[in-house]
Amino acid sequence: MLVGVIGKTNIGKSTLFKALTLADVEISNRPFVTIKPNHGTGYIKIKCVDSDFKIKCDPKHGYCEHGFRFVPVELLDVAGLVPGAHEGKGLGNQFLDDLRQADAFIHVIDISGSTNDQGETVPPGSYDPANDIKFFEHELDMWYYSIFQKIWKKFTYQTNQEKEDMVKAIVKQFSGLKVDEDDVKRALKKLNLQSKKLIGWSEKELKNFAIELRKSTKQMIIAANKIDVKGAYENFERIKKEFSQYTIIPCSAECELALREASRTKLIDYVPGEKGFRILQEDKLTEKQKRALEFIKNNVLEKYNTTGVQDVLNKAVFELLNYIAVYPVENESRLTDSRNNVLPDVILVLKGSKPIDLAYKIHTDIGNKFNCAIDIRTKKRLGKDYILKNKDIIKINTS
Ligand SMILES: Nc1nc2c(ncn2[C@@H]2O[C@H](COP(=O)(O)OP(=O)(O)OP(=O)(O)O)[C@@H](O)[C@H]2O)c(=O)[nH]1
Ligand SMILES: [Mg+2]
Repeated sequence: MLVGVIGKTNIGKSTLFKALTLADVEISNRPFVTIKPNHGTGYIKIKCVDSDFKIKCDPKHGYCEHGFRFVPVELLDVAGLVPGAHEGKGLGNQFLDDLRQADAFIHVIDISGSTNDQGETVPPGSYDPANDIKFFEHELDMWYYSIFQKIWKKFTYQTNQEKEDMVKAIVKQFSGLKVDEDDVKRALKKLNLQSKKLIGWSEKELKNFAIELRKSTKQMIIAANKIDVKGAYENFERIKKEFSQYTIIPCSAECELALREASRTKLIDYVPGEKGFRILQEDKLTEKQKRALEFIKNNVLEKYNTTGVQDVLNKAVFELLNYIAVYPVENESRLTDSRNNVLPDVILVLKGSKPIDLAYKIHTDIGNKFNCAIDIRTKKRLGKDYILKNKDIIKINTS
């Protein structure tokens, strides 16, 4: 799974990316700092099931601390856009192609309104971040539309205009963008274009189709960043109402990054996404660090419960993309794999998945040889139509 961090230039994309990955990336208060994309691993957080069994898990990937399991997810931080990017303004939008394989986007906006349309710093509240949501949608739509236009002539020529052929031709041309037949059929149906020959589509229909496909295949959650700045909350309340079609999470990437770095150097004990932290080495904290921690506590954690950064990633995976987490094990009494690792894996599967889907996710061979699945909690054999639940622990038997 790949989640892309996108947005206007200079609003905190790399800060949010760094807070989630602790990768060494450049952050600076000026436009177009990031040019080449940054790849990294972030972690979604779930309450681990190991404590239900009074055992300690041995994660093969990710980690487990204070009873929370952190499951890896790939992240990509790209260059920032400005309005008119599809016409070449700023750095243009060519780099969006790096995001073709993304399953979902985290769209970062500066909710404090202190970054103007060119990515320059302005007094808080003097720029309306609602503009960024609108212009950004437009840039993404134009991106899909330009891809569609490029391939348009080619596939009107190739297809013999039968319905199935049209769907397949579109899927083929959009295949690098994780678009499948169902996505195309749904978009065609919604726009009532199922039976209209491609060659006869108007410019408007082409554009609307590209937009519809973009919306369904690149879903987006909004990270309302810089919530720590005075006046940001009022903007957040207003924008949440205006854009009720989106999940918008108030967050402070800068505060989360400060907490994670202080935790990495063992100055504090902090579990990402939690409400509080505990100072471990008071004597090693500088006055500036003490003031920063006090600021985070009073202005972010006590007001919003968390910095919001972990919530953004969790919600992107569990609510936007509709995944659930399942623990596969080989030994049903010890909850281990063949090497005695306790609850070694957490596999993310789509809601509605069945045991056989899990088997294929683990390995094609296991899918091919799937015989039955056992629910570890009840020790019962599951029917083949059983729908997996979040945090199920499953043993797959093969033949
Ligand atoms: N107050 C506040 N400042 C933040 C926050 N997140 C980022 N910043 C500041 O915003 C500025 C830009 O941060 P970056 O992460 O470099 O922004 P970007 O969106 O990656 O920018 P480009 O790569 O240039 O497009 C830096 O000065 C950050 O310290 C936040 O949550 N609160
Ligand atoms: Mg950046």
